Amino acid sequence: MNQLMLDILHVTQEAALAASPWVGRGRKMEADDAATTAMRRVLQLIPMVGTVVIGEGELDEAPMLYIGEKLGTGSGPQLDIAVDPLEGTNLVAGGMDNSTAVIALAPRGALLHAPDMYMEKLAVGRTAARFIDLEAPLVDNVIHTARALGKRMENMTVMIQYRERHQQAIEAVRATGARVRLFDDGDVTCAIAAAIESSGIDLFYGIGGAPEGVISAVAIQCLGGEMQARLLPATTFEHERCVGMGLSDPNRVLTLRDMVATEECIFAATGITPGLLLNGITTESGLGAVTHSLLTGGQPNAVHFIRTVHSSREVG
Ligand code: VTB
Ligand code: MG
Ligand code: MG
Repeated sequence: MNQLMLDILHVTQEAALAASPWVGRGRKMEADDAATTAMRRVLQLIPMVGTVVIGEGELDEAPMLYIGEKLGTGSGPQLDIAVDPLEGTNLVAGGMDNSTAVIALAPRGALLHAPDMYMEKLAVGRTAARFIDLEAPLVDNVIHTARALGKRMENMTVMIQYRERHQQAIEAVRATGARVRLFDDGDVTCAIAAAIESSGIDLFYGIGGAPEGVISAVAIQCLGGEMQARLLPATTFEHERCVGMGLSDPNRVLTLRDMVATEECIFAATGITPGLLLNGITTESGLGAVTHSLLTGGQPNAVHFIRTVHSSREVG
């Protein structure tokens, strides 16, 4: 593992530890601020010339980690940074499962600068990587994934966010015999889960945030899975933003390569509340706070599940 990977691990750990005192307190803004401030503080210490390409919003709406913000010590590699310091603000506020702090890094210019709009996403792991196609009906994707995995339909599990907009998709998947596992928030974790066999998730589908989509794509690239996506500009303004980014046809299906044009990317996530892939933050008496993180990418590529005891550190 190289130094930069350890550095980004530290970034998500600090963001998660900072958000932790806000778990279950109904105050999502405060939780988000705490995670964002901590993440930015640690990012500033990394020897790099970093630019936020996926962040907390444009400069006028986000005081920190805004798109275009320069981060790092100012010397070192030129990197694109995609962050979601608190992925699942409602989850933290409500004391619910699956909130994380996440970050993805890639060489300058390698990440799609997805604007804040909806994106349709489909993700699978390595074995089914060549068998998904967002242009085809969802049901066909479930069938082809099952075939690639050598599974019977009733043993398939598809993860979909619990939203009205997904009602038809949920019913269509259930009609194939597959199970649908619903989740409230945090589609980064759920998309990544499809690329990790031990999660029990065979396929991920849904319409969620485009920024979260690009962050998920980096993780899935590192994990060797596949993801396809389609931006869903809802207004003329959103459509023009896509065209301005160089996407002459904003509704075109994006491959993993369109979102992450490199294999040299790295990704880290640290759990805040307990979740599908990562445990939440706990305190071990006499030892300190304990975090659980997923760190992946780098050369040679590897997937690390890291449990860290932050000695003498209490969390609220
Ligand atoms: C999506 C999803 C995120 O919020 O952006 C979602 O990508 C918002 O969806 O992971 P709604 O507009 O339906 O509420 C998350 O779940 C959390 O940021
Ligand atoms: Mg967030
Ligand atoms: Mg989010």
